[in-house]
Amino acid sequence: MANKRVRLISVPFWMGGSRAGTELGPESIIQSGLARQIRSMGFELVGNSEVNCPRHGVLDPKQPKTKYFPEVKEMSGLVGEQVYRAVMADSFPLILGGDHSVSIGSLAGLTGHYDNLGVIWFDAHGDLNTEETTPSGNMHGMPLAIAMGLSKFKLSDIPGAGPLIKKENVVIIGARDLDPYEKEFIRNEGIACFSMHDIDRLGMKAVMEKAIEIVSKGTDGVHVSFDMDCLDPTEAAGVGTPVPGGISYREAHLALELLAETGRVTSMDIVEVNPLLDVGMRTSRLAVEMATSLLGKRII
Ligand code: NNH
Ligand code: MN
Ligand code: MN
Ligand code: MN
Repeated sequence: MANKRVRLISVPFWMGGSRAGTELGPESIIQSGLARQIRSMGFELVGNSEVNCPRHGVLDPKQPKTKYFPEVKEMSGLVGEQVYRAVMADSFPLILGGDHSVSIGSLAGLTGHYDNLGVIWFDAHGDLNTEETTPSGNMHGMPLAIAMGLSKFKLSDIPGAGPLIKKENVVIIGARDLDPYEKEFIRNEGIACFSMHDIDRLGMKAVMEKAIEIVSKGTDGVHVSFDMDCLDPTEAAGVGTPVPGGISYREAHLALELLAETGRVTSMDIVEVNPLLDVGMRTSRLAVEMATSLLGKRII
C-alpha cells in the first residue's frame, strides 16, 4: 500500500442496531492491540479520534421504520467530517464501529473527496432496506440503500457528502440472510452479490478476483466495509445478528490479503462488534486481524 499513514476513527454508536453493546466495539478493538500492530507494520498512526456521537436516544413511536433517525443522522454527519479530514490529509481512514449505520458517515466523508468510489460490502446481510421495506426499523439494515439513494433519506442529505454510490460500483460478499425486497432488488438491478453459495462454489479466490475487477473499473477509490457478521459465528460470536454458515477464518484472510495486494483500497470500516455478546475478546481480536490483513500484513 502506497499510503503509509493510518487514522483510526472510533464511533461508539449502537442506535442503528437498537441494541446496546456495539458502542463498546471501538474500545475493545483498540484494547486488542490494533494500534501496536499497525505501527509494527511500519505505518504511521496519525491519530486516534473518537467521534462524539449521541450516546442515548428516545425512540419516537411515530417513526417505527427509522428508529433513532435523528441520532443516526447526527452521527453520520460527525463521522463524515472526520473521514473527509483524514482523506484530505492523505491518510487511510480506519473507522471502528459501532453498528453498520456508521458506514453512512464513512461514505458521506469519502464521497466528499472521491467522485466515483467502489465499495466492497462484506456482510451476511444486504443492508439494502429502505424506510418502506425494513422488517425491523433498524437503520443498520439500510446503509447501502441510503448510499445508493434508494431510500427517502439519502447520502446527499448529509452535509459534505458527494455523489451517491453507483450501483455498478458495489459488490456484496458473504450474503446469506437477505430480506425479500433485497433479493428482488439485487436480481432486478443486477447488483454484484457473491453469496455464501457463490463462495462455496467458486472459492474465495475467484470471488475476490471478480469483485476486484468490478470495483476497480473506472473508480478513483475502493472502500471496504467489513461487517463482522459476514464471518462464521463460530469465529465471530460477538455480533448482534449472527447467521450460521459464514465466511471462514482462512477465507476472510485470503479475501483481505488479495485486496491488500491490489494497492487500491483507500479506506475501511469494521463494524458490528458487540463485546457484550462475545466469548472473551475473540471477535475484537479477529477484527484486529481483519484490519491488519487488509493493510497488507503477510505471513512471510
Ligand atoms: N436485514 C435485517 C434488517 O434490515 C437485518 C440487518 N442486520 C444487520 N445487517 N446486521 O448487517 O433489519
Ligand atoms: Mn451490515
Ligand atoms: Mn450484517
Ligand atoms: Mn464502475
